[in-house]
Amino acid sequence: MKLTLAGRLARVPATISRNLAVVILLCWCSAVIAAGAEPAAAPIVLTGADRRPATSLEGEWASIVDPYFSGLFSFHHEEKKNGWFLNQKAKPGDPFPIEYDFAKAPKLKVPGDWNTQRESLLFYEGPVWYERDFTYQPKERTRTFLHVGAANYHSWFWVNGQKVCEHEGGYTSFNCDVTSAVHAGSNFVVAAVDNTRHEDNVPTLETDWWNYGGLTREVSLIEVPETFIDQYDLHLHGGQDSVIEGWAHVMGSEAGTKVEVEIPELGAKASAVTNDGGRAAIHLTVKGLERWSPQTPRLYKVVLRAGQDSIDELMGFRTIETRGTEILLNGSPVFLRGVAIHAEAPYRTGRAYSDKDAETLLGWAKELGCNYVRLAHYPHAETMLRAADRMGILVWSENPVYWALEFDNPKVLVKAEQQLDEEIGTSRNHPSIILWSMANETPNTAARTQFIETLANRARALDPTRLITAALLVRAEGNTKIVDDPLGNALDVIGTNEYIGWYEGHPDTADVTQWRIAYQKPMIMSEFGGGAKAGLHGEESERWTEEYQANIYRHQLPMLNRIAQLRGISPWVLMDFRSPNRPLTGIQDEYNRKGLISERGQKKQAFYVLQKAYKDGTIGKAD
Ligand code: GCB
Repeated sequence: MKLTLAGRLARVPATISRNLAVVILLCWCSAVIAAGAEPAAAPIVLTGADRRPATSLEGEWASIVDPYFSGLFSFHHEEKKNGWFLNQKAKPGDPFPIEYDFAKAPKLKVPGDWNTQRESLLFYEGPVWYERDFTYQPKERTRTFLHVGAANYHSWFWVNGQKVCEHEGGYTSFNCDVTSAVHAGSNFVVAAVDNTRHEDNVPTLETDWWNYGGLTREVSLIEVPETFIDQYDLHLHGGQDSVIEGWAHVMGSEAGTKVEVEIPELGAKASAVTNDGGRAAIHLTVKGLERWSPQTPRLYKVVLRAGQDSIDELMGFRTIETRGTEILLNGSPVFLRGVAIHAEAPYRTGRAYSDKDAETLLGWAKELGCNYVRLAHYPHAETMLRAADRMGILVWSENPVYWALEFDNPKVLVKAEQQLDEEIGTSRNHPSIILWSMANETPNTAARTQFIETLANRARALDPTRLITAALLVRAEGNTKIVDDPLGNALDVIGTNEYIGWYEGHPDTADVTQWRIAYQKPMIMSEFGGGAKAGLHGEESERWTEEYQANIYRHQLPMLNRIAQLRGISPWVLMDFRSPNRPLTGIQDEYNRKGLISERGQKKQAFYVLQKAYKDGTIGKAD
């Protein structure tokens, strides 16, 4: 039972003076109001946050599962003044009971989803509280940020009982200013993370992947000087090898603040000053630059400095553009030999986050013969992008605008825009990323088209150096597949998904299928495939067998080769992944089985069919 203030007072034993109790309660109330209830600043986006020195907060956090969100909300749904973010300890003489205790609560590992850490949480959707103690020594003239790699979906953070930020969106990183909340000695951070699905979220109620909740990626403390470089963007100027241009934004700077950029290996150095908006335009002349490409994934150390601040980045330089129906990488046509990947952790399952997860997944893609991956259906971890940079794998990065959002709801557009800004702001310097995908399989309505066009325009304004795409739905007239979704007008590269041989027709239906594409633009077959349980064998005609799945690929590849403007493929999907939509007992058991590899790493026959086609150039040209 929840007690009001009057109710709490009524329970004070008669032996304690009621007046004294009133004083204690009022003092306590004003203390907690001061601590917990004031609005916190919005989190900020940092480019290259992982390149900054950080104190990791990974490890075991205390956790309390709170399905009714009692710790945060009162019955009237206002944020509580005595919420669990205060991390109170019961003391003798307390005028009312403290009904939680982080010190005694079970632990959850961070980073990590909660679903795969505790059996009772596998299907859990709702709020969970996290708490962790840390010691800290604040420094003069330094700002401290709590860096969160991702928290799915809605999260709230407090340090020493002071609210430091709130964030929506489960797949992008953000940084909460905790400078005024930390103190010397022992501190505590409390987070509430709620993965409840809502119609007006991005993504919305229904998806085809597991709604892994929690602090799913790294959490750390990052220190920067009072004036610091928060975002920057460097790229080749107009296809020339001799000029690198871009900008750096210095937060808290006065106009005229000097910014320096240096690439020591090229002996190149330039400086510029910030304008009124804190931005400095950078122009760097270089000699002997080796371009980044899948064959030569050359990365340079780039040092950015402004006042007391400096960042050591690792960057590669390349160009990407379209010419007619070609995609040109560094000026030459490229075919994207890809595969789609979910951020499902290999072997252990759960949300992928580590370098090792990234290296395993991308290592398999390489083994398949890929020069490209579609990272579906949301921005993946920084570790994945860094690995792609190192390994020379081109990337399609995707905003979680998936299926039927509330496209006519302006609040939903704001949420999608925020996630897009965070995705681009965080990841804009990865040479591996060549495509920003706005959406996947959205219904053709006027509201949808306007919504995604707005996102596409925003992405172009934020980053004019990359190509804009989306995975479109296809319609059919007899054996002809027609790609004429009006959204195609807003895209540089058309993505299309089809499941001939799985959701429609038989694998050999592909042999008689023709394609009519309304756009003279490059096209990527962004999904195709079918399900198979690893180790299940039978006739080619028997669904779920490896033979059936391999047969789909055998019929798909010649069909795809007949599409003149096809410039890439990313079959669905590299590895089996958890999805609650897939309950077929004994076969799916809550996994989408369209993987070329099982979640335990067993390669299915279709893996080898595609590998052969990639290696011998039957599809796309091997480099
Ligand atoms: C699709 C979706 C993808 C699903 C896949 C499937 O079209 O884009 O998210 O997982 O089909 O397996 O049905």
